[in-house]
Amino acid sequence: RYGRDVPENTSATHPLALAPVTAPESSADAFVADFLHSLNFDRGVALSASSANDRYFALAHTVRDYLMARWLEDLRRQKQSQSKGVCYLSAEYLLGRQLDNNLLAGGLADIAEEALASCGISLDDLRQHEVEPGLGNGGLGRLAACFIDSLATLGVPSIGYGIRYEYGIFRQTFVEGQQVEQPDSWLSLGSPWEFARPEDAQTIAFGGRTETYDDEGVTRSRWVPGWNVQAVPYNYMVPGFQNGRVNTLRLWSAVATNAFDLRIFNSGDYEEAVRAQTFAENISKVLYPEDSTPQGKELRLQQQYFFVAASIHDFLDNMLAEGFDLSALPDRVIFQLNDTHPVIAVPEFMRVLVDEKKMEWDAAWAITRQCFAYTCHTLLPEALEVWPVDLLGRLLPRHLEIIYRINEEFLDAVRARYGDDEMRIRNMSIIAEHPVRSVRMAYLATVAGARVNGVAELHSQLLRDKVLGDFDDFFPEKFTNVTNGVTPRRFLRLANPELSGLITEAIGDGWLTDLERLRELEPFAEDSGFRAAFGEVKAANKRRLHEVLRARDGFEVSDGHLLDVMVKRLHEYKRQMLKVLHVVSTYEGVVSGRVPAAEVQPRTVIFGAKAAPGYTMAKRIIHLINAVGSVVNSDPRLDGRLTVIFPPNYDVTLAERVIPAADLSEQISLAGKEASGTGNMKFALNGALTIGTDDGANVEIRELVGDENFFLFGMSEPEVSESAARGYRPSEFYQEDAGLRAAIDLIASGAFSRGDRSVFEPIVSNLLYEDRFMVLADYASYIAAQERVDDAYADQEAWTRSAILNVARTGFFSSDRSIRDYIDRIWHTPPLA
Ligand code: CBF
Repeated sequence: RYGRDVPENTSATHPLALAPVTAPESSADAFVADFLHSLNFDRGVALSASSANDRYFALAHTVRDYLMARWLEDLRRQKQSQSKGVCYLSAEYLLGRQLDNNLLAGGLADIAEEALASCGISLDDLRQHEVEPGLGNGGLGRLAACFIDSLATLGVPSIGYGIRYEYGIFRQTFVEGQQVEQPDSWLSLGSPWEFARPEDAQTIAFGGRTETYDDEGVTRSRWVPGWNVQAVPYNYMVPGFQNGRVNTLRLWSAVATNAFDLRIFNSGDYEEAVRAQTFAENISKVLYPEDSTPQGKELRLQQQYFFVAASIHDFLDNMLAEGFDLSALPDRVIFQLNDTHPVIAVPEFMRVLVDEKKMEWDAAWAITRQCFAYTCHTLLPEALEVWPVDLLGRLLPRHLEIIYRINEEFLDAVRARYGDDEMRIRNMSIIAEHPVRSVRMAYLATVAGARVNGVAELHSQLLRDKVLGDFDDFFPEKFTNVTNGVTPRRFLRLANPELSGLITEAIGDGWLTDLERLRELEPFAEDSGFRAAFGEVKAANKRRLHEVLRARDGFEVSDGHLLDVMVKRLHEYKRQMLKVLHVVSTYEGVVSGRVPAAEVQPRTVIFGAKAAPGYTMAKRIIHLINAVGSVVNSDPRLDGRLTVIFPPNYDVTLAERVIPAADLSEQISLAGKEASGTGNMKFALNGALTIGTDDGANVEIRELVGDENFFLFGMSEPEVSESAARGYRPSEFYQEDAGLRAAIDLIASGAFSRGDRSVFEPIVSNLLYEDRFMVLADYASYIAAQERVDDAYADQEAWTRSAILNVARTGFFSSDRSIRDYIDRIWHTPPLA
């Protein structure tokens, strides 16, 4: 019925085969017919016998069919035009649920709802059925997902490359308040959104040795690998927002080259017979559950090389026109390195050009330096990946040789500029000598990249001043900033339909693709009718969240509370501990009799956070939060005015419910530690006020929304540095601040651990004697800011006015704007007309 799109060189003659694919007719009746067709013919069931999963699959397939014509057309046009495009290389894509996003992008939501209703099916029930693909840890992976959405919405030719982890970010459960990780088998019922392309598999080699050989009088090097695996791609549609464009996300899955040794199997050694298969498939088995510190070693390097090598070969083999002149590659592609995880792509690209395509080294290096750009997402020194030379050389011997040569030539250039300044040379070398000889991947990316960017103004400045200071001196023209952004489609339109409706009623719907237009809302902050409607939306979002939390986790949330939310990965630098101290101080004030319960502003504090499984202190803090919650929530002296809720397994789906309901957004990292943050942007856009430090993108949020609509506290980054240089002694703050002392003493006393003082002792000792992220130094200022929050919340009209201004003034944080900045400052890839 849809016809077939046939490339120009087809030998088919049938008119149907030559007709382009067309989208199905856009009507509820046609949708019903397609949905039932898919149920019957793809799933093999009748409607009456179908399971929720059958219906969800049939719906997803129907939606896919509507997008298919556009996708095939975009694939064709991107290949035909050969215009410059982006290959976004990212080890993580934290996609969230796909159904709603694709319905919205395709403009199909109303039709689908009507069509399903006429079959007696609730669209909402099917929405709940979807298991989100959690193929990322946190901010970095979610950013990649926002970026591919914006790339498609802006019509930029691009492809996202990554890994199809069989198990995504672990599913968090709590047992007696402590985190227990369960595997995330998101694929157990299959995924209706993916298209396996085994015929496009790439062979990815590892190990072995290198050798030189004579190639018609030229001595060349080559790699003689020891083993290999197959990288099988799975394609996902990435539809632009109602613009008829569909880009591609291509995720690689590892499969053994020789899955099965029949001879060994027949001899009865079943385990040995499938050893190769198990070994190979491990590569894409599981997402490393860490966020800011490298933990996994060999397997993680295998994963990184596996996906970038497959992606580079895929691009060169399948995306370039026949006979493409490789010296023109810089006009055809930019590989964006999303943090250091894909940086091994640089030596791989060089290897392909020099060893396989037989290009001269200098020519290949000149091309490579224009084809890569690097985004750094951190400031924590321990998060800058390094690979021991031993390991890298064993797994990728030719790549190590290439890295050595890149380094040698780079250091020659450094010497030529600065003379024999040994200190500088050691500091800038891509190879670190201590504690073990290793490759500094951030340095390799900086040397190879055409541009290096940080992800918020402050972060980019600190990168230039501190983390990569010598490189900034050497290549000042490389450094730039692109402040992160979030997609307004998912995080405002879909997550907060009521607020979206209100905004659209007030200013039209242009904001969906031009978020700066939210500015037009500013005058509405002065309109009492609009404020009332805005307040009603917030209240409705809170009710909706309460229902979700009741159904999901059995929590009962009181009405009329200030909803104070801290959701993000658990890391000491993010300082969930500071929030805990605030809760404990409030509790202690009441139970000690100093503060009458009636004077406490009713608050519900919501935490959401996963800790990397090997990060002991983070897991202790999770335990403490749960322990404090269970004591505080059940103490009648609080009169129900303070509640702590910690729903397990915070994910994108829960974020979409929590963020629109929040009154207060906690962005309280130690200044100079959070590269950007993106949760901070989502909250502000949904009308939560931020309590935050001058860190990451908070700085830009505060500048935009105005000091009077933001609760600033804490040391600035220079003050943090000065304090550290002077020698920070946390115990002095403990001694000097009675409130802080009382809170810490209460935790130390065993009040939250049934009298057992040992349970949280490591947390207390850490705070008193180390406190790397200066929680105690910022405590007093934080408590004072929270008092300002309480006062402000008491005046609901003024609070709502500030909330509206937060929405109106944060249009800058659209990922569409981030992508435009990447295009202007880094990629130079115009949209495809
Ligand atoms: O840039 C996106 C995000 O990346 C991180 O999550 C990361 O993994 N390095 C940072 O911690 C965030 O600050 C940042 O927003």
